[in-house]
Amino acid sequence: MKRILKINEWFHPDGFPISVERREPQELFEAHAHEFAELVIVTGGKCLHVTGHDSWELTAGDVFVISGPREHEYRDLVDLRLINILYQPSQLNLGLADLPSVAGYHALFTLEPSRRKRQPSKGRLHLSAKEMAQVIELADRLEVELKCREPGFGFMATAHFMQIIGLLSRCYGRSPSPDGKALLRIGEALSHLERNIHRDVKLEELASIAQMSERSFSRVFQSATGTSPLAWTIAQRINRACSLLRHSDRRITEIAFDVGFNDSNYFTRQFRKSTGLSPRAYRLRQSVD
Ligand code: RM4
Ligand code: NI
Repeated sequence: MKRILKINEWFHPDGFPISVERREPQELFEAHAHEFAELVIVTGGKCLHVTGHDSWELTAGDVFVISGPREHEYRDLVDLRLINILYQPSQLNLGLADLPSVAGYHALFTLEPSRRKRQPSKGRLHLSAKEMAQVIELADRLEVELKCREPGFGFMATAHFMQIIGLLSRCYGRSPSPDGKALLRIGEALSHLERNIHRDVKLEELASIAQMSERSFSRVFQSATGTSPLAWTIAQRINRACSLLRHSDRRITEIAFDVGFNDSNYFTRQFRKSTGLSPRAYRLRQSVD
């Protein structure tokens, strides 16, 4: 049976959903998956990184994100050094503001972590020495906050983590590898979808942003995200609705319109389909928890 790293073994008992694990060097570690996501910054050495059907060589400056269920393993280790930033995406609740309009954000945090077969296989982020120094400095600060756990550490640590995500998302766009470019183009299309979440965006529009034919865009989008643009849009709208149901007291019909549905019965049906609950029941349950 494959090994799954558990949240309660890798995070502080107070439940804070970010944790830093430095590996200097990384020891041999069997193939495993995680109950959390892992942002990996390679600071030195090299190895072969194996994940599913994919494998590639890692060297200093490489950065990647592994979503929880995706199995991975390091082989042929030569003094590999890395910083693992472990995080629980569903517990974070970050105010992303305009970050989803940065294509690199989608490339690194939405598309790469769950990369499937048939995707371009080397779309990785590789940092310059200067970018690396900036990221390491932020990771150091994050680590200090998490170690000291002084009052307010949760806020400070989250802020450092957000800076890391923002910086890496920008870096992705600066000098992507050829395969990274392909992911970035899909990332541009995802950004466009996010920015226009209130209306039904045409396939034609998306394909032209990604500089592909409609047919190949549909195929690449499906294989990169595991879903169609329409299903992706609906999932985003439902996510936003969940957050509004939890954090505001707006009426359910208002929320349906806020997030881009123009029919609240259709909203309720879609909501139930994806969460198993009606919006009303969802809100009640959250306020009980
Ligand atoms: C291991 C290795 C794994 C990571 C854990 C937390 O040494 O780096 O990839 O998931 O640490
Ligand atoms: Ni891991």
